[in-house]
Amino acid sequence: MRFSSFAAESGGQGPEVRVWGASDVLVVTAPLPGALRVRLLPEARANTLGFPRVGPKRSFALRPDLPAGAPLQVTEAGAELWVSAGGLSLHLNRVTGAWRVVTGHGPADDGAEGRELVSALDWSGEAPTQRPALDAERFNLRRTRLHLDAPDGAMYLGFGERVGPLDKRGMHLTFWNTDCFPHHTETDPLYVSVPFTTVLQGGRAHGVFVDEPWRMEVDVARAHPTELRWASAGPELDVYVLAGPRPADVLRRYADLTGYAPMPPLWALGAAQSRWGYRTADDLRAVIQGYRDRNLPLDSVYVDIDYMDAYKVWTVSRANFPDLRAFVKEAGEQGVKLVPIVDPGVKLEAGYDVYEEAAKGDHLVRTARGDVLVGEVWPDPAVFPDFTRPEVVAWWAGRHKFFADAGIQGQWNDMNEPACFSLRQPRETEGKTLPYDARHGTRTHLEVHNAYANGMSEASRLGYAKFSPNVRPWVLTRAGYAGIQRHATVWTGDNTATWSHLALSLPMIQGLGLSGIPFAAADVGGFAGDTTGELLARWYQAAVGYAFVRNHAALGTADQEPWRFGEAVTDVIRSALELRYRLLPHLYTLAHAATRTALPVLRPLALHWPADEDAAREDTQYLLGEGLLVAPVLRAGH
Ligand code: NBV
Repeated sequence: MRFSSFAAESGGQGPEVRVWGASDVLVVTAPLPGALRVRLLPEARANTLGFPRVGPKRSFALRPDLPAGAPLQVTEAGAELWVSAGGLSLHLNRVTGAWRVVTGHGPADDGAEGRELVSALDWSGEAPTQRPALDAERFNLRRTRLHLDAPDGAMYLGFGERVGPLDKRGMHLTFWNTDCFPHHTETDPLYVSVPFTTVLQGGRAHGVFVDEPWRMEVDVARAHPTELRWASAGPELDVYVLAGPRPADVLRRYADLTGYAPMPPLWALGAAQSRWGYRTADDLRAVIQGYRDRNLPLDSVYVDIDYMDAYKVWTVSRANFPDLRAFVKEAGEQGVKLVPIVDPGVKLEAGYDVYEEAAKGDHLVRTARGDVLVGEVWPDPAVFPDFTRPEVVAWWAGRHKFFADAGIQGQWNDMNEPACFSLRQPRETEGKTLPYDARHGTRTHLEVHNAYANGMSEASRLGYAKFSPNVRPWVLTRAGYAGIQRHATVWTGDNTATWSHLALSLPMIQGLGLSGIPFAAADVGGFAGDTTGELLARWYQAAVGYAFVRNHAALGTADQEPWRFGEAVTDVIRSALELRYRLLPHLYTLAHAATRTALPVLRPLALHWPADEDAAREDTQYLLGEGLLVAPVLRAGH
């Protein structure tokens, strides 16, 4: 028998049922009605005797104020074990280890059972003693596995930021936040990792969330046509099964676990202009004037890395911005907010206060050997604050006083996968980031890489809450892990000025919305490459219902402010923006609804029409609320 023993106990997170055998441990809790948590620890007991001790686990995803779970009911019948709470039941076969989660309160007297949501065919892992030493080349990236049944016809939505259609069935996805410049219509992974999917089958929905920041892969019925296979580099899989029956119920339960997004300020929903290449206060004055001269609405300007002194975070170039506070005030008087970029890499420079504080406070990521890890980003050499530790988050939050005092209310956190162009102590890395074996306190980068951006954006939110308690801050992030919605909104990174990327923006934003991130958008006009007047105009039209509308472009590309392509194009863009502003009361209401229900601003049809398969697969159109359908032109010459 794989599982000889079980016990109902009171664990760190409330009542729990623990089941174990010679090597494997499974722990069930009921964190919320309609949500069962199943922690799978294969090989946890290898080389240990007696009662298994499974410690509480720190989660980057769960909201910090999650109440203790509900009591569980246990029914034993031979090799069968039922564990029930909150309208869901786990049914375990103690001989094979197979388990499933069904709706209802366990084995019914008449034999009738609830609906099966999840069926685990197999789960396994490798014993820790067989693990190689901390060596990047020999890391086992698929140490723990779980194979779930993926019945024919079931659709798999969400999984964070992804390219491809809304239904991820047939795809193999990696969870490893990656700076990809630019991404393509087939690139995986991208910047945001959310191991959460809403499964749609016959119009009914349920959710599966695997709360592991470790590098993971999920094979969505690709390697095996009817299996959803999870593989983690970590020692366990922490699985939440969420009941529906509507997709909206699944999203709400996911947000009950991981938190709701805070209400954005109204100005952030208005037109925004950005570009990598605006260098000075005068550049921004000219942009604001350009909008006002042409009677185009504008509520914010974003400023990229050139405002800093030698790319040193929390500094401003005196030459480019002689008086930041005065400029913020001046722009504010014209109804325009300034949103500066912030990168996590800190320049290693003796005497630079941010570096000195970080070094003295032991706030930096280290190498496997224990030295401070040194890399190259915009600052070179650069070191990296370890945002996975609460004391470092608190320190970085304190740094926001600089912006808050200048009257800044919005911030753009970039490069927080974290991106690193090269390393001083070369190691093998996956993408341009830190090595697997870099150290975050007692943890390795392999474990916490995906959660790095959460701490950085949490610090921003904490910072503005502390120093500007009366404003609603706007925090934008490029990277994130599950739960990022509590701290920041997301933009989809470095897209290109092509028609395919205009079309791709819709399933990407919809997928983020289905991953619990209700405020997401793509760069309007496209970031890399030169846009055209027609593409820019169509992009503004398609973006009428993006959660926010920011025109942004890369250094060296053609100018793409709305007036750069002649009057006819400017007029079309003005009309699109005016439509956006007429819709603002509705959009603001949707934003508020998002903070209470987790329903995104820009909604896939699947959310409201799950039983209509064509609607559920539709990703060239979207809903704004339940009653307004947006069907933009996504192709040239149409
Ligand atoms: O800071 C420059 C860019 C920024 O404009 C863009 O939006 C980010 O996604 N940043 C990436 C770094 C440039 C990488 C090529």
